[in-house]
Amino acid sequence: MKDRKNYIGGKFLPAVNGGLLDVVAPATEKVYARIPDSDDQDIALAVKAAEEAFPSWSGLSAEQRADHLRKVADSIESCLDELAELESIDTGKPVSLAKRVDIPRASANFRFFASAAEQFSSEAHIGSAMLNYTHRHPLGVVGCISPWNLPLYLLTWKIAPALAAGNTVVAKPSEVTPLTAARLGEICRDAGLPDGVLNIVHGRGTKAGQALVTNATVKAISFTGGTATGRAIATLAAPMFKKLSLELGGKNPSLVFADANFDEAVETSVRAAFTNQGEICLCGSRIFVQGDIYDEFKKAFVNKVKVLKVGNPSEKDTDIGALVSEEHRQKVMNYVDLAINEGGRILTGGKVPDQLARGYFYEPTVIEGLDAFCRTNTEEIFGPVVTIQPFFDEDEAVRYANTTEYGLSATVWTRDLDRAHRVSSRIKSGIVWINCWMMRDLRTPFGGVKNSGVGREGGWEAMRFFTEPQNVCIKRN
Ligand code: TXE
Repeated sequence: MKDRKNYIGGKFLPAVNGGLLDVVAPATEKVYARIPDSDDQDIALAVKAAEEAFPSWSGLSAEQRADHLRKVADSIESCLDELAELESIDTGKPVSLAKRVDIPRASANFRFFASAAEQFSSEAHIGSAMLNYTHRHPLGVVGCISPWNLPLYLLTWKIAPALAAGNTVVAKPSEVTPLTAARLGEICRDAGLPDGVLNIVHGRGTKAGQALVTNATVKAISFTGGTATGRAIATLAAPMFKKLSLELGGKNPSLVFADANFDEAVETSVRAAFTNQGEICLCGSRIFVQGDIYDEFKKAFVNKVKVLKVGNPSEKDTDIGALVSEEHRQKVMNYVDLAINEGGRILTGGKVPDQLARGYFYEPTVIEGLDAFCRTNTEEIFGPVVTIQPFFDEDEAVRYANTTEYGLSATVWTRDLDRAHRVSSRIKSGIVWINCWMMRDLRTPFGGVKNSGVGREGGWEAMRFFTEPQNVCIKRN
């Protein structure tokens, strides 16, 4: 078992306090790695390294920074198989999914923001008395904190724009799934990224994470994770006047109207509910189907869920792997109990698979008979559990869609273009997909409203977040 280290100033270092944390493989329940149990001392070292690297990194031309980012992207691509396997061991997700989605997206993040660095520009406001232009400066040292569900994908989604904009970074990956982040440190060093530009500190949220949030030199925090954690981070960071980007939970509705392309709606709704074991903030976990097609849809949906293969994440045909931890599976099981208490009927799933005694597996579960306002239908479960219920008309569908405190994404299934526009504008969420799910153009603003977060990632939004605008005003004669 190889102990992983922090990556600070181009060196691989243990925690100053010498502490280590066990990392458990969810599909086998075995401890397979240890990471530094870092604290404020390690964060201070990393921040110092980032501070020292900042003048030369921010002084490079955009093209030079872009070159560095492309080299990192190339290296990630060349390590596809290895990284996908590490991601699968760490999270329990099917290795095929990591190979198809997580790792390609990590390299795409670097490639995309390499181009963004080259193309980023700012405004000029030209008047008769004066000329104003906006100079966008990098912030300095920034902190990136990422969760366990899409470890490398989400970590690089933050690191890449931060570096592209000329900042240096201290990153704190999830302590539950640290392996690909640890490997990223090696990849960046081997790809020639200058020392101290990216620093990766492992450890617990309440120790290393909190030390990063409260470090006075760190100018901004970009965070993805649970809503309660986002609130705790905002409470600490706001009085320090740090810039904050918070991408939090979701409880996303899928609205299926009777005129939808039936087969596509069924197929994609299954994917939306159960991809990555339902552990994606964008998963469609509440399905509302127009009454006329409810029974037919329910039958087709449940039939497709019943044939999903739950099991060994390294087998090619596995659809659903293990949940990330015992604790998380318990949370999911508690919600299924709650659903039953709230009057729900399990149509399929609702238990640990009989054949999988080891590993944190759980059957894909479909529940009907709940009202739209109950706890099961309004709180984030973040697992392979979906509810399905009928609606009568458009007004009711929109009302149900908007019942939760979350507002990240929604999907609308209809062939009626007017309705698609009308309904999407009435849904309170940061993203609305029409007749699709999780199609992503990295230029679009990504993020949620209400308790799903503050700020937007993606494209220019990310480049703006990681820069400070300065207005320069010149008097004209
Ligand atoms: O995430 P946390 P958890 C949801 C999901 C899940 C719940 C909790 O419902 O059940 O959140 O998951 C770091 N200061 N999502 O507990 O705690 C932590 O170390 C600074 C949705 O695993 O939010 C990790 O790196 N940092 C979500 C990161 O924050 C702190 C994805 C996320 O951990 C910290 C994951 C603190 N005080 C869970 N406390 C999504 N939106 O995709 C923790 N951290």
